Amino acid sequence: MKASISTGLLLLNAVANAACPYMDGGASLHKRAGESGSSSGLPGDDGFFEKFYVKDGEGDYTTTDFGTPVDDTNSLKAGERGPTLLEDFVLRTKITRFDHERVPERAVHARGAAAHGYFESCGDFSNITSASFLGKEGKKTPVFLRFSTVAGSRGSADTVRDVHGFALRFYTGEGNYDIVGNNIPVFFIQDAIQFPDLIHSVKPSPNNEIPQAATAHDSAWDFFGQNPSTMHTLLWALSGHGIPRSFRHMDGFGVHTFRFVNDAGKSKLVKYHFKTKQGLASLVWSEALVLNGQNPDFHRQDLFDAIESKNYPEWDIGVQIMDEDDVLRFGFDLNDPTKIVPVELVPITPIGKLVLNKNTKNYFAETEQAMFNPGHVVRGIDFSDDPLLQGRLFSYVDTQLNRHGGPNFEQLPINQPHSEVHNNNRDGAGQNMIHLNTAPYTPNTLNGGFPKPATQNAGRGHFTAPARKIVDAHYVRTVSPTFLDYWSQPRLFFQSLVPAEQQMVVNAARFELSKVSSEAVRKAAVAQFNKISNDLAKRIAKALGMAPPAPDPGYYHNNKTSGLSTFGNPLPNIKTLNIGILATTTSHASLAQAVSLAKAFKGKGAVPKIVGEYITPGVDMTYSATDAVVFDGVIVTDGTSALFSMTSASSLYPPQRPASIVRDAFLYGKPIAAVGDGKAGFDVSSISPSQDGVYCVDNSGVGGLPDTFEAGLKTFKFVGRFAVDS
Ligand code: HDE
Repeated sequence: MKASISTGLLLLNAVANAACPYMDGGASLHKRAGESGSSSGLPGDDGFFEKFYVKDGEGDYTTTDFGTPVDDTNSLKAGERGPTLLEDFVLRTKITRFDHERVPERAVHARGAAAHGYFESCGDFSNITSASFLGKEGKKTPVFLRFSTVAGSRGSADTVRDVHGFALRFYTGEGNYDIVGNNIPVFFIQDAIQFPDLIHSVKPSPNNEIPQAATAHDSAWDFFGQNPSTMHTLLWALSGHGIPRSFRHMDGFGVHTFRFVNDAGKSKLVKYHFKTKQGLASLVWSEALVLNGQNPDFHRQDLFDAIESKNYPEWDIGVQIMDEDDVLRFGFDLNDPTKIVPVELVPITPIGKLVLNKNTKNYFAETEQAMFNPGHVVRGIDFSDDPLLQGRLFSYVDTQLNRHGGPNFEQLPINQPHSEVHNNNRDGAGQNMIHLNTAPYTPNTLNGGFPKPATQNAGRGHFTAPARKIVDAHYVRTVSPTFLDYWSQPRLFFQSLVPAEQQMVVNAARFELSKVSSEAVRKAAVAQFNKISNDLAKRIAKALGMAPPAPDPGYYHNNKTSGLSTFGNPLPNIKTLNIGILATTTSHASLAQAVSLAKAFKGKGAVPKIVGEYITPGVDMTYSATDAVVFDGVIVTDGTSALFSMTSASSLYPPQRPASIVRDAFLYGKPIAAVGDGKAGFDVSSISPSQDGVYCVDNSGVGGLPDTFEAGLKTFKFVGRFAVDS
């Protein structure tokens, strides 16, 4: 505390919370009742965020930014019908502020959504790390987590095929700690110097900015074909992991190897895993394509709605812990970010859980201005020599300088640590602090020597793991020979998938490569796939009209590992899953049945929506405005058979909409059910009720339907419906 007072860091915002010496009775600054300076009462919320300005504009007269009350709805004119005057400072400042509303979007990961929450440590891990947030069982630390896609611009659709960002900030009592990870545990390249090349290849073509948020084009596959280090991540992205059902239904990974360091300076190598407690679930590609148009905000909406309905998403956080000597033990290099450590080699040790329990209140202030940085580390955490990580440590500060236009981005509320800041950094654009210390240098005597350097033994400072050392070596611009096996692990991944997901990979590669016009690029890609698996390469080649390649078996093996397939396990429950209940407004009985089914599913925590021809009490949405893609399962009520007649299409909705909802739900692998004559919805598309995940009951059996259907929803995708290459 002494240091804080003597260095004189004065937070204007904190002053505003108390009696404010700068304000005229506080008239222009308001906080919402219950929010000012206090926690929301949610677990893990230390109330820090609300201590900053919360402006609601209620009950105030409009003022300029400099506080003068004004009328900003009419510009100043020379006469009622005359020209507007240059003198009008109200007009000029309002328009100028508007002109400057946007900041540059993120160069990558521009499209995203975020939420607040907390991390709870499940033990005292001080034996392996001195990180304070892991020092006590039950200790809660506020977090902010932003999910994203990589390639698309800020306005692109959510359900594109992509690697997904999983950027997590811990506001620890000893500074901010960011794990800026992804939902795929490996990365495309091994050296940061290649990042601009990777991104230039996947971003839209420079001449026409086509295609948006997609790798299905020549330059991306040109890069992949010429850089076999991309193969492992590429296979993950082509699988269900590239098109998750929601941000909540995906895992996260730290990707790089990091270090835990304890107070004594002993270190371990660690890899982070965030395991979704909602269960892994993915869309299928045709579904994702329709969703792009039907609801481009599908993922951000899902996250927001789940939190609003108090279905707080959770992840178990664990680490694979390895000794310093293990770095080359497993037949690959732990500094190589294109490799996973199979759980059979090193199991995952749980360290806590992550809960998201609070939505953002202002997208720009929080999500858009959140500036993550893998270089935000706290005592007890250290880096590895992974060359990709090392390059990132430069890139993130640089990009924030560009986005914010100055060095004070750490002072923005979402970026502020919840611990005190003491240093001699000064001035710069957008400086919020009024520093009182007139001796802003170290060492000094005029300010009592404060702030002092914090070290391993004084002030609980961050320190580099003493075990880290550099070997006696020459400067080289080359790839380590320990990084050169690019194909064994993609093969391990492919072989660990269930057949239906292997087919998804094949089909995704077929889709993407069919859009590649260069034959040489297609051939190079197939040659790379062939080093992974001849079966995979032949199946892709077939769709491209290429001759089946002969095996290229240098890296072939028969190993498998567990936990990699998106379709491995059923979901733990059906909470928040969307169910479309198709009814007709022409029948009271149909609507009544829909209402009673909806009630039963609400009781199970699901989100049923009753669909009818038009909005009337009981009907949530109309056939004109919905589609199979927005539901995780579809039920057709009794009395609806006329909806499926091919001859009596209704002008209330696009032709045959009810029939296409049922048919598409079936084709996307979702559970579907029909009561009584609602079976007409199956018959019109020749869907046999004997298939897995297809349920038919008569009116007397409708009471048991919610339980049967619940099991179907947990299965989520009936992959037996997807054809697999013979
Ligand atoms: Fe990033 N990355 N990245 N990245 N990255 C950015 O930082 C970069 C990499 C990741 O929600 C940028 O603030 C380089 C790996 C996420 O705000 C930028 C390299 C992984 C996010 C940047 C990588 C990531 C970013 C763009 C190669 C997974 C979104 C805006 C050395 C482990 C964070 C920004 C958010 C964002 C650079 C590679 C994850 C330009 C140079 C590997 C989740 O600085």
